[in-house]
Amino acid sequence: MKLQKITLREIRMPLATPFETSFGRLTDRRMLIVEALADGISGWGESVAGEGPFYAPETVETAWLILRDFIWPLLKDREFASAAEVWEMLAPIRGHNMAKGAIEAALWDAEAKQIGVPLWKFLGGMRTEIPCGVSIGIKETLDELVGTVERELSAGYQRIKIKIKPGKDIEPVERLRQTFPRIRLMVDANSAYRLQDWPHLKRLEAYYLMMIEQPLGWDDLYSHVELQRKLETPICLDECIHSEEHARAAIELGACRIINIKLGRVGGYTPARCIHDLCKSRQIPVWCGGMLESGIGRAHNIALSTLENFSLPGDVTASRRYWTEDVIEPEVEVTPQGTIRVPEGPGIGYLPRLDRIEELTTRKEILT
Ligand code: OSB
Ligand code: MG
Repeated sequence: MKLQKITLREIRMPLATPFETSFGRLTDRRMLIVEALADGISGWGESVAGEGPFYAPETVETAWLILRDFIWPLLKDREFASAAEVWEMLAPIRGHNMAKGAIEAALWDAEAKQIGVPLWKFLGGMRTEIPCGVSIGIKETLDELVGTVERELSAGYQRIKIKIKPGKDIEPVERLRQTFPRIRLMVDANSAYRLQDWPHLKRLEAYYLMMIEQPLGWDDLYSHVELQRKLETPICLDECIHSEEHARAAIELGACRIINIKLGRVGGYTPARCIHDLCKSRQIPVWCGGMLESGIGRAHNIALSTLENFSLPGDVTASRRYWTEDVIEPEVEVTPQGTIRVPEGPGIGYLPRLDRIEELTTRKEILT
């Protein structure tokens, strides 16, 4: 394969409803879309970096800079056999996984399209339908939260995750458990607590949660080890797992019993598959996280979720939960059983709508 051209676009999309986490409230999403032309075929990827460095250190700006000034010069004019080699080619650049993940995924899409197979099959996926859960932001009132959960359950979603933060944790969970005694329920704190808060977190154990996602520091494995020792409920790590090495350390130390894999956070399909395989060999279930992606990133999350050990419902949901109009055709839909049927077309299996993407583009740079 040879990469001939990269087109960087920043698009802006208003969220259908604002999304609040322990690190902030979001009404519009800015995302960096990467179109990679390799051997005459376009592959598409999305950087999941946010507007600010609040979930992870990267931002839209840093991802743009790294792609233009460091990744492009590294990949330009290089011959490589497969997208599977791109991760290793990018090894001289430390960190910046969201920038790497965007181009790496785009090249996987391009290669699958070249061969004429769906990306998920090319990756070795085995699921034709993936189970879906939803991630629900922090709400103003408990009634609003209950109403939202009710709606998502009747749409078919198999698992409910709510965002929590200090002061908005025990009460919402208690209320949801009272109202929906049998649902699969979990919480995500996005690093809002400290280890000394453990007696407070322990109170959540009365509500039979599937897991508590990323309660402590975004890069603090050791405190999670101590917390997991004090809790029966499995800890799931998100922010802490940037690499296969971190995943191994987390598992061996006992920092978690479940791992959330995000393509952008780990740098693309090659590292994501390594983490997936490692977790499988250690009987650690994984699920696919989301980052409020446009249809492009969403399509990649679907492909990733077809791998065998993605046995728990992920945060991959219908386009309409976030966007009044998505950038792909068809949009991602969820069945009444709360699943997504994996597409059969080549590559990501959804067509990027160039007209819509151009309309939403606020900045564009072509690298040749
Ligand atoms: O922690 O999983 C997270 C959104 C933005 C940043 C971090 C997270 C999230 C979500 C939303 O939970 C998942 C989705 O895309 O539906
Ligand atoms: Mg999370």
